[in-house]
Amino acid sequence: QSEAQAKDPRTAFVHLFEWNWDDIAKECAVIGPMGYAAVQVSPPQESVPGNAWWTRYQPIGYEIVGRSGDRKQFAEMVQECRKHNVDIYVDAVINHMAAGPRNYPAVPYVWNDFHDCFEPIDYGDRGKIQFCDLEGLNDLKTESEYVRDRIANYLNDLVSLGVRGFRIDAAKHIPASDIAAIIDRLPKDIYIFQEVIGAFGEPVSEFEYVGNGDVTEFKYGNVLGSHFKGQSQLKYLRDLRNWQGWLDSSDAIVFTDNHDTQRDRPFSVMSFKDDGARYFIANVFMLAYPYGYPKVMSSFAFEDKDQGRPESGVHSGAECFDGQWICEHRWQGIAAMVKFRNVTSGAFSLDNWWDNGANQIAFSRGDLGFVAINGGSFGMSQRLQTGMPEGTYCNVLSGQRSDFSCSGDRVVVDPSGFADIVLSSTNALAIHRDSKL
Ligand code: AAO
Repeated sequence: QSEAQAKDPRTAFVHLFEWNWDDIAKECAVIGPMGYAAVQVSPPQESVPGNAWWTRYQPIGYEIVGRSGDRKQFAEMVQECRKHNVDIYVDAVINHMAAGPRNYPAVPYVWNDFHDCFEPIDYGDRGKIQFCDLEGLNDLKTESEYVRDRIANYLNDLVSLGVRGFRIDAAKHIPASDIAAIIDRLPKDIYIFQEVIGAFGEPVSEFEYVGNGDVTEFKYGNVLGSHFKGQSQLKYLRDLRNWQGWLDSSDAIVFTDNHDTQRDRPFSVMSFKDDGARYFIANVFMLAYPYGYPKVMSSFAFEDKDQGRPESGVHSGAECFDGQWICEHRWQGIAAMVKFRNVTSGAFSLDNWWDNGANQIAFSRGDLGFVAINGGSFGMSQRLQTGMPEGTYCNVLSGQRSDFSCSGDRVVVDPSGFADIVLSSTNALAIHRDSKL
């Protein structure tokens, strides 16, 4: 950790799904001060035409041009975000090219650069997962030096524009050793996380990929959703970070929902489409609890799962509140919890856990922050050990601290660390070192 990082830790990032480069450039002036570390941007390479959001997962070449903007706009965005201390992570679609004829003159790739398995993927068979076409998308021979070089050239081109990290799309469909060979061709300080949907009974496991970088922990969104929707009690989340079969905290990318799961919602995943207060307290938990590197999902509204983004883009921020773009990352409480996570990052511990035996929970993060979540249907009123130094704090989920005033509720911590915590149903409270009045 550099000295600058120690002073200004950044421990959560946001996926600005389908945003324009120009709009992200402006948004960085907003989310930088909020404390977001980075933005995951949609795939920037040229892809098949069409309005569905997913056309961008069908590359036809590696030029930087498409719905979100061109190369110049992309480069300007990266530089602008860097000014605000926000990194750009590119969603790298490198497992495959578009469906259709196996000929991509822009790269170029020809027939022989692809595997020859056209049958639908049998997820019980490693060879088929990694060598057949995913959803009919032409599967690149990532074992070939030529293909590895083309992919690495694309990624290094993005690095030359200032990109600091990559999400490796469909990583489960690429042998981990092929990803390693590609990453080997990149500078060593580039951040990598891999999209691997670990699933019980499948031969390819998320654990195979940790040597390359971080990996998505897909169980997280299901488990959070089921608990916050009331299918299980919140008290059971206490030891989540030590659960067997889960990635280590330092390897895991976590999220309530992502752009796929908010559409094809497996099991219990929650999204902005659920009761807003419940989705919100699930995000509070994710950002308060010391497990993984959290990614906040920022969505656009949709009825049909293939539906493309609203034409408008987010030019002024006003679009965030017009019902078309959801901008979860700007919700006051979510932004406040990103700050909470940064402030408490020095104490990667979980202390003073309390629960009422059901859906009311509270815990502290060393003496740097304290959170209480009431997921039950009754009000909560408890005198609890906060672990915090004596003082009066501003509850950052009900208001903001500016200088020495607080626009929300105050929490008074006594000399022994106790405070009266009062919360209505489906609500949360958070205080931290920097919210002290
Ligand atoms: C589009 C059309 C297709 C057409 C294709 C080609 O929709 O009908 O065939 O074009 O013309 C996105 C869209 C696709 C779109 C594609 C290309 O989602 O609909 O296809 O762009 O335009 C698997 C992969 C995973 C992948 C996911 C979608 O393992 O990597 O499928 N995600 C990424 C991106 C995604 C993108 C692509 C990859 C392609 O995030 O946006 O596709 O670049 C099980 C398996 C998983 C499997 C899922 C879904 O998961 O384990 O590996 O993901 O099924 O097939 C529980 C279970 C878990 C299960 C999960 C989901 O959690 O435990 O096992 O539920 O059901």
